[in-house]
Amino acid sequence: MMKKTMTAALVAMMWMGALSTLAAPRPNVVILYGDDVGCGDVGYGGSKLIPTPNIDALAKRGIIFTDGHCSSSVCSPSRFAMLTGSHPLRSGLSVIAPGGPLAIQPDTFTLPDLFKKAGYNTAVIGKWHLGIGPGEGRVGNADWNGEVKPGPLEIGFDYSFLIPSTNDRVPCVFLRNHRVVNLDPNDPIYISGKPITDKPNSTQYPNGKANPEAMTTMKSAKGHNGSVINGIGRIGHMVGGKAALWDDYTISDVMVDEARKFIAKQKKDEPFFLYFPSQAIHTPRTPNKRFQGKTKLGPRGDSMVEFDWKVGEIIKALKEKGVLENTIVVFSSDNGPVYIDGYEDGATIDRKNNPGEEFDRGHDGSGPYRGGKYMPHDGGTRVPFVVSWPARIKPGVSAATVGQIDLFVSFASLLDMELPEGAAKDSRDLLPVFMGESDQGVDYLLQGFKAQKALRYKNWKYIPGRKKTKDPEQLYNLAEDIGEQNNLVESNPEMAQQLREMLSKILAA
Ligand code: NG6
Ligand code: CA
Repeated sequence: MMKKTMTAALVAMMWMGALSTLAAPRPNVVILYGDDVGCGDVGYGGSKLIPTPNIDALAKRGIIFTDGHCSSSVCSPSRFAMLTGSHPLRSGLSVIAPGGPLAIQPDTFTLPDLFKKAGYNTAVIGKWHLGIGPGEGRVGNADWNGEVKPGPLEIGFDYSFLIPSTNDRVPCVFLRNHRVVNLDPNDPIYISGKPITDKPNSTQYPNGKANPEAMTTMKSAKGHNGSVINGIGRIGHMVGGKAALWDDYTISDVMVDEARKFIAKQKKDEPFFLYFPSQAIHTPRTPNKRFQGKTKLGPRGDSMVEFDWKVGEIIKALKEKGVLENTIVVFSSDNGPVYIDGYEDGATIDRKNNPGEEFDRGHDGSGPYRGGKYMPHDGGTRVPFVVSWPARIKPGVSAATVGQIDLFVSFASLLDMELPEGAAKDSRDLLPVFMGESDQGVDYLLQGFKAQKALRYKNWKYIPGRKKTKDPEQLYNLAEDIGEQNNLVESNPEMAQQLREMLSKILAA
């Protein structure tokens, strides 16, 4: 009896110690990041039409955060927030154009810098979309035929294997560290926002606008009519690099293979940080034929099944390496769901024209929350959010409000690392919450990108009015109105005023 009590006390002491200073060995950290995956797209979130057994198993082993958020309802700003701990609303960052320069200044102290400083091997394998190359503005000056930099290696990653932008954007090639993979020097790559007419010696691709018939794989619904590569119109124009082109239907396989190799070669006594942002289920949705027809929802549903497979493969690789127990796996997404997004692939809802419509063929990607990608409502940022660490975290469900932006300082706290002054300005220490030891999340979350702002304060949602889109000022009480149907701006002017002021104050700080 005595012995038992002492052991329990010892365990408790060790546990408390772990929260401030970590006893060796330090856990590996893997961030599995979906693209455009909403709360209702995962089985554990209620998806009936898309099976996600691997994600559900991961969720069962960890803590499911039901009020977990990315920082913006679009991609680049959310990634920026997670990797820098600073909110993109401060710089006005929006979706980065193809060829846009690196959005994170190399002197920024980043999340991979934090891990690297703590002795971790750091890698990013997947979709980047944080810009690459020098310069400012929409289009940068990366040399796609030489050393493509600055990029992830300049902001703290030891290794990178990337889709440089997004799968709907040029260049449609993989980048390993500073080099385009399989580039034939006799077929140099150039990219631009406009058609490229002065590089006749590089492979030419059809221009989607002039040759819509070239889009044989998938038709553009809107905007994706630059260069047509693999029968798919892309955003932006590209010449050259024929031998280096990716095959859209095997991108997930390539990424899984890369991640497996990275995990397999890690030394047992050196921890690693792997950031694995999946291109799936972003458009163009091109699930491999192994996954085609797995759902009744066409490419979007099937891509989600493929993404679930990817999650399963990474977990399997960790298990095979014998490190799953001591690996923290964070599972989340960069923004809420979208159906029609630039291509005609069978999805039925274009939210711009059907703002109130949530269902695509019986499936609601955002679950009970309103809206999704591009939108200031909770469905834009409230995304699947799981933290698992089999060796330490007791599985469960938490309703605490947490943001991906808060991972930065929470990991610093876990690793007992001090941050340089000014680093990760908007990130807060939620380590006890992520470890399942507390349900005291944050009071507020800043949400948005560029001109679109929103604020969550406890159970309140505040959205300033926006002239450009003619959206009115909005206030919702999520405690009684989870679907944001009753705008309380007029009936509760005090709360509206309080949150209006709070938002300005946070942004001015
Ligand atoms: C939009 C694109 C959309 C997608 C999005 C970025 C059009 C009409 N729409 O501008 O298809 O590429 O940008 O998505 O071109 S994200 O997930 O990377 O933010
Ligand atoms: Ca996205």
